[in-house]
Amino acid sequence: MQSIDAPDVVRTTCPYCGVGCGVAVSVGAGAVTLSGDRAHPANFGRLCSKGAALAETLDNEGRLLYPIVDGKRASWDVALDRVASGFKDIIAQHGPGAVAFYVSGQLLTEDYYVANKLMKGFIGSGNIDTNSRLCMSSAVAAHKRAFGADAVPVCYEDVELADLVVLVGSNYAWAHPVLYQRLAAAKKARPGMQVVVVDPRRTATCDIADMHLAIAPGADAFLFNGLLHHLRREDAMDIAYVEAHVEGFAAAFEAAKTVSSIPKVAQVCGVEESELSEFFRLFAKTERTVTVFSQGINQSSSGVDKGNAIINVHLATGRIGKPGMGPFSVTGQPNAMGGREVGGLANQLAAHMDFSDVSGVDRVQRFWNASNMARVPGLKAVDMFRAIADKKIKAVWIMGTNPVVSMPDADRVREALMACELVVVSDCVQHTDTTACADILLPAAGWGEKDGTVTNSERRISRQRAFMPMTGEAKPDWWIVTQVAQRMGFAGAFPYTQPAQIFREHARLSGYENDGARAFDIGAMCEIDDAQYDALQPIQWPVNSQAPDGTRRLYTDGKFHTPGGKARMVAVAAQLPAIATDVEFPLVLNTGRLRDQWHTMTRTGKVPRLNAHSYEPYVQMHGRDAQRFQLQDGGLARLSSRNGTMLARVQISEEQRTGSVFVPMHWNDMFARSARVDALAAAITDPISGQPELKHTPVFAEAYRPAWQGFVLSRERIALPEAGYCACTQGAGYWRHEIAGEAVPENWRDWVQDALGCSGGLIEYRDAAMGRYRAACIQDGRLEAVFFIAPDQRLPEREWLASLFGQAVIDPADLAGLLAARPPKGAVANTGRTVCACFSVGEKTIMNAIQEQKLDSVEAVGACLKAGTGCGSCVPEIRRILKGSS
Ligand SMILES: Nc1nc2c(c(=O)[nH]1)N[C@H]1C(S)=C(S)[C@@H](COP(=O)(O)OP(=O)(O)OC[C@H]3O[C@@H](n4cnc5c(=O)[nH]c(N)nc54)[C@H](O)[C@@H]3O)O[C@H]1N2
Ligand SMILES: Nc1nc2c(c(=O)[nH]1)N[C@H]1C(S)=C(S)[C@@H](COP(=O)(O)OP(=O)(O)OC[C@H]3O[C@@H](n4cnc5c(=O)[nH]c(N)nc54)[C@H](O)[C@@H]3O)O[C@H]1N2
Ligand code: SF4
Ligand SMILES: [Mo]
Repeated sequence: MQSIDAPDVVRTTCPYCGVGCGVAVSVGAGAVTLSGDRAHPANFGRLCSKGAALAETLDNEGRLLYPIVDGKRASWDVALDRVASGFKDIIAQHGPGAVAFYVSGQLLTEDYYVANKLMKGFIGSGNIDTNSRLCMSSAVAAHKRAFGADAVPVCYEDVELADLVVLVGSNYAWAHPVLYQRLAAAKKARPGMQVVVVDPRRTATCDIADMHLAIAPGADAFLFNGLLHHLRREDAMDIAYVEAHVEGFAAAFEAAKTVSSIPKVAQVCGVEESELSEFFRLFAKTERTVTVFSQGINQSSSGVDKGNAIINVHLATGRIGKPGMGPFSVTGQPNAMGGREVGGLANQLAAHMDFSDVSGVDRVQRFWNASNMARVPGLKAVDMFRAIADKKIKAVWIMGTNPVVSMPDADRVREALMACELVVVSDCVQHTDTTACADILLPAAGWGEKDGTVTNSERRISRQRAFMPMTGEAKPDWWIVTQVAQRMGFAGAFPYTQPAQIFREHARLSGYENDGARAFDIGAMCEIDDAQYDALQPIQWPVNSQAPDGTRRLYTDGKFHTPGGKARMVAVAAQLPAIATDVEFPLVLNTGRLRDQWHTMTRTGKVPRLNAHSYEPYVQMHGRDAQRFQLQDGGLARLSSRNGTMLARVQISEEQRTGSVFVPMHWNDMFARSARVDALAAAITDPISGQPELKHTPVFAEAYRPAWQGFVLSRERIALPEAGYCACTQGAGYWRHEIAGEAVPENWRDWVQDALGCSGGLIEYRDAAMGRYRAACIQDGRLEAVFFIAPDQRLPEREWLASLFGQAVIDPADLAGLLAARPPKGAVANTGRTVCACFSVGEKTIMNAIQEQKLDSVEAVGACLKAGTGCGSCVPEIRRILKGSS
């Protein structure tokens, strides 16, 4: 491997999660190789499975290469003029409230800054909101209530220094894998460190947990209120700290009283009393405690209160602003934090200023010399899409997000966009569920092509640097917005020709009339020149005259950003989710992430070794629920809610609580049919943050009994119109289609030939009585496709068949066993689902090796198969397989 100090190595930042890992990229002889940047303080060289596969996402396949207007290729000039005039006309007729931007925590800070400035300062509306509304907005509101600012007090090192790490509603191992690895390493070095996971599911994160509290869905505020009460009862509070630095204790304590005895709390939380007492004891006695929280807390109809219930126990114990302590809301997207800095949420302004403070609005107006300053907050995401549906908003520009998949009540979101007068979408990818609704498509430059900054979960600003030319006619998002602003008549305020100019302006605004009143201050960087911007090293804000080298930890002096300088404990009236299950919809639908996919799969879905980890939409449920709803492991289920329906493969697992099912959030119409889980999610939101309750939708489950099931492996992706259910993923040299349908075609051969668009080269096997049909298409000796159809899910394994697509001419021995799906002796056996993405090692391979070679540790499996020795993301799963086979 090349040294990362070599001159042709570009240091940049991973475009996926909020850990913000540094990536060292070298481009040589047309090939891109990359590794973790050992000098980056977020990851010190580590990468997870997704980061390690980034080089495999960089080809042109599927990219949006040029602007498209009304379905036809257009020049940039035409497209930009159309966007500008379209927005201007609607504003002229209906006012600025009739237009909106819906943006993303995946934009770079510079992109985000100009989009926010255009909408709030010049168009004159607060109607810019972001997918961070679905992600962080509850934590933002909780921080503001408690600290007087949206500031994350801790740094990553604190998690390593802690003696107790409580992970609440966070699947760290899959969603923040490098932080998880840092935690696992710290615990290994200091085995006394305790890890507690609070999650209704037993997740991969539980692999290193000393305790797993399988909490009843939505009950977290009861847990932390109960804990607050316990801390007081047991004299475990830091009274001196509370007296000096905190207000609101009495009211918070009073509110916590309602459900406070251990038996009562245990009952509401659905956990054993003994476990609960043990957790409370552990928390009370452990000074160095970090509580990590994420979407299991935020995505809730009372997510802000839940966040404050967590922060309350840290304030009551004075465990904040000190090494190894603090509440830690981890950000999801690579630049979720940057979006908060520029004020990308509809209720924020810019640089931590707010609509609620008139002097702040005036200040931003003066600074921007804004011709049409918005003075009131705009619509939050869910309300924004409702206003689009109601035709109150007539033009929307969506950048870097895929709301037809990721918004709750997603079918209504799609309908709203289809009926909207003007829909502009900036994306790197041509075909998504959302680009399908666009009138104008603008090709955005992607990772590796664009330059700017992002801020990670610990407030650390890092550069993303370009290392390859822009694809097709793609342009950076900041450029696209700047061009539209100029064409709308605001050229004076949007003179940008490069991101460094925008960064300097953003830094200047953060320091403008800021005498410590606003947490976000990078004023010390407002005069960096272009070369310094290019060379910018990762640095944590605030970066100002008092802290020119950045700030690791906040609130070390116990002084907060509230007017009186004291932190506020909030009285939390604990609540369960807004809509409870009932007879009609008796199960709780929980949703979340998979290890190897990123959201709507537009990039990770291009990587065969990432797809192999989980290749179908599934619904995971407890065996008792499967029985109750007459579902079989491996069969198909239809899930329905009051909002919509979907199909998914049933996975029975004791990792689920009864009454609760889990479905991954990733699947969408580009990769599956009828598998968008957000079609089911209700658009119920937290009254303060507006964040939707994406972890709790009451649903009904029933068996989906198709007339036939099957799979197709083929070199090209094929359309399968008759399939009611279909999941397509890309493998190495082939596409895998898992299918099922209700109507049996009259003639399977015609069906196959139609699907393939060819007539020759077919070999077939038919057992009409058993309803089985198998066919393979071989042309010029090369395997083109195999079809396996059966009346039920009893079908052969796919791996050996898939491996045959690697052959230029199919081997006669393989051909002989093809339609029987019987590998010749000595062939590579079926490996099962991929567990280790780095070395493509399957579940069955690992199970067999464990049994045959009597392997008894993760290390032994690694020594034998290499599995787990690459990025390490699969270590929890290997350990689970080991446990299962012991
Ligand atoms: N692999 C991968 N990593 C990602 C992403 C990705 O798409 N793929 N996306 C990134 C983004 S944007 C985000 S926001 C983060 C999200 O990171 P996480 O929040 O860690 O991920 P999720 O899987 O959404 O949800 C976390 C857990 O909340 C649990 N949960 C559900 N209901 C409750 C409840 O009532 N109480 C508690 N205590 N827990 C509950 C779920 O069972 C789930 O395990 O991940 C980031 N990292
Ligand atoms: N049921 C359920 N729903 C959820 C969640 C959940 O846990 N459960 N989580 C929610 C959360 S936390 C989040 S963050 C959202 C995420 O949901 P989305 O933001 O909708 O998902 P992504 O797939 O990340 O969408 C990003 C889009 O931007 C494009 N893109 C990538 N890079 C760029 C770029 O540089 N410029 C531009 N213009 N486009 C780019 C990608 O191709 C893709 O189409 O989903 C939310 N929805
Ligand atoms: S943990 Fe993985 S996805 Fe997240 S930033 Fe690091 S390499 Fe990227
Ligand atoms: Mo997120």
